[in-house]
Parts: sequence; structure tokens; C-alpha cells
Amino acid sequence: MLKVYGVAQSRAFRALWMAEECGVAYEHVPTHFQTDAKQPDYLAINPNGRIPAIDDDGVIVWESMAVNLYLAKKYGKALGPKDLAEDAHASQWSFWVMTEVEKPLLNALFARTGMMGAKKDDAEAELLFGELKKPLEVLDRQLAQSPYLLGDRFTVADLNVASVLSWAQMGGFDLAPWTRVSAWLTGCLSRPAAAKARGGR
Ligand SMILES: N[C@@H](CCC(=O)N[C@@H](CS)C(=O)NCC(=O)O)C(=O)O
Repeated sequence: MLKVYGVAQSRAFRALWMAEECGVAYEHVPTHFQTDAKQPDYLAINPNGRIPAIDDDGVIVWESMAVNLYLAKKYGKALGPKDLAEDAHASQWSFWVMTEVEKPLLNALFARTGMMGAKKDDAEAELLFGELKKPLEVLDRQLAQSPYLLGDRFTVADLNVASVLSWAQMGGFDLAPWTRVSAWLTGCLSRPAAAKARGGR
């Protein structure tokens, strides 16, 4: 049976959300990033000592976006790409959110909340969030063309991008200037599978 390693209060939320969307039977193996992920048995699964990772009957995958692209293609039916062009675009948006959005947004969230030992500083948080204007503009323009990133249906591309942008909601950052992003993100994060994954089952 598919095993998903991680805890919901981390990037493993993405993989748990995807597993829930797929409706596949899976075992959630609670693995805390500061403790369990550093133990030899977990390092044999992900030598980086990070979560999430999956073990799908012996197919081990780590890196959250790779995990989700695999799950979508194997179990996701309409959540996965239907042809090579969609496959390329699902990868494109997944790599994009990791390279253009993830780090500045996480730093902004840490400054906002004081998480992970960061100094709580709202001015700094807003400054860091300001670095995201360009990518948010890009996303907003895409969403002017189609309701979801690959077209008319919710796919792994939306899930991967929305899972990173969920930190903007968590940090209370104002997405109102990007009206389409704001509405799309609320829609994605309100999906029942997202709520179930957040529950950390
Ligand atoms: N690029 C990796 C990053 C994974 C990652 O850094 N996860 C954090 C939890 S949110 C972690 O395991 N941190 C433990 C550490 O860095 O030691 C991915 O997306 O899967």
C-alpha cells in the first residue's frame, strides 16, 4: 500500500492533499521533520532527512512536487496530465512555484509568525512578500485565460501551486490586488481533500 511520510503541518501537506484528491488507499506515516526524519530508517527512504516522501510498493519518491506529479499520473485520473503538453505545463508550474515563489514566501511567513526561530517583524514580512509581486502578476494573467492552470479542470498543477501559496493565507498577506489568484486560491484550498489532509489523518 502507498505510504506517505510526513506531518500535515509541513510541506507534507501537499502530498497528503494529493493522496486525498486521488482517493487512493494510503497509510499516513507521521514523520516529524526535526526528529523522525533524521533517524536511520527514514534516511534510508529520503537521505536528505526531509519530508515529504512516499513509498508506493517499493517506488520511493522524495521532493514534494515530484511526489505529487507521480501520484497524479499514477492515481489521479483527471488530476493528472492528459497529454505531453499538459505534462510539460504541470512540470512548468511546479518548478516555477518552487523557484519563483517558495523561498521568499516562506521567509515572509517566518517573519510574520516568528516560526522556526525567526524574528517576528511585520514590516520585514511585508517587504519580503513584496518580492512576490512579479510571480503573482504572472499567475493572475494565466488565470485570466482559464479558470485553472491547465484549462477548465483542477489538476496537479493547481494543487502544487496552491499548496505553496497557502502560506500567503496562513500569514494573512493581502492577495486582493490579484483578484483572480485570490479567488482561485480560496477555491483550491476549500476543496474537501485539502481540509481532510490538513486534519493530519
Ligand atoms: N524541496 C523539498 C523540501 C522539503 C523540506 O525542506 N521539508 C521540511 C519540512 S516542511 C523538512 O523536512 N525540514 C527538515 C530539515 O530541513 O532538516 C520538498 O519540497 O520536498
